[in-house]
Amino acid sequence: LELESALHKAIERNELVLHYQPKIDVRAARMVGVEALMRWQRGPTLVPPGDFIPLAEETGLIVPLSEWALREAARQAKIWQINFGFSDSIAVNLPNRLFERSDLVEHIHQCVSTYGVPHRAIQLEITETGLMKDLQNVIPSLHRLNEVGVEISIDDFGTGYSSLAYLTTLPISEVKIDRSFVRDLGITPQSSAVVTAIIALARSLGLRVIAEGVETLRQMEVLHRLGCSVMQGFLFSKPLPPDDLELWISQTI
Ligand code: G
Ligand code: G
Ligand code: MN
Ligand code: NA
Repeated sequence: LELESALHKAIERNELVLHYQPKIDVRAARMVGVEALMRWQRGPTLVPPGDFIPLAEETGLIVPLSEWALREAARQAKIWQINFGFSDSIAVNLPNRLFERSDLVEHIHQCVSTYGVPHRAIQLEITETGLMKDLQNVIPSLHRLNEVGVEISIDDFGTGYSSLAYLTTLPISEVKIDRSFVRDLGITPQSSAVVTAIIALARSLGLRVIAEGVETLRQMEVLHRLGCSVMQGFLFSKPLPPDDLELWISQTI
């Protein structure tokens, strides 16, 4: 209960921060976007999302928290646009209950208008499990988001049970190969079989594919050989505070 009221106040007290992890196109040797990951600066402690997102979901605080994350991402996109011509998108993780809200599109519209960035500056990640759990209530939002130019990425792909028939009808742009398959690449033959299948599926549906959790050169090489050239993971960079990400870009790309 104490944590709950502290989290409630965290938003107005400006204690939440977003860190950013680059998405890299290895073949083109360039950054193609970033994923925003929330942290809570609680006094001297930087609280990881695993320690407060579940509580936020239980209590409903996830709604104002996510709305803040969308606003903050739009603000950051504008700053980076000014600082170094950033024109990629910032991906924000949203649980499915946010997609169920009919005012999600209006809220995003308000965020991007406030800071004067295009809608495509914001990308949304929904987990495969979350999407499939409530498909009927989520689909209308997916279509409206697609119409205004907000791209959708399916997170943790391969861990849920997607109806492949449905997938072909959904306006999604990208699937993210779940970290668990990437971890076992080059170790178990099953993992490369799954990754190969996801890449083939994505290709036939006209979707981009990105691998998350890439930690070793070996994993990078196997992914590249299998036809996935966009990656994210500790091999390239951990999630960084905004200033550190700018520094990383200026030194790396
Ligand atoms: O950043 P970290 O590596 O600790 O993230 C742990 C988990 O928390 C990930 O599954 C990530 O999707 C989730 N997460 C991080 N930031 C957010 C956020 O802003 N909103 C939601 N809903 N989940 C987040
Ligand atoms: O669930 P989601 O995919 O949104 O999670 C992103 C989470 O993955 C964050 O907690 C982030 O810190 C973590 N992460 C990012 N890169 C790596 C990596 O290379 N290895 C591992 N183990 N975790 C990673
Ligand atoms: Mn994610
Ligand atoms: Na993920």
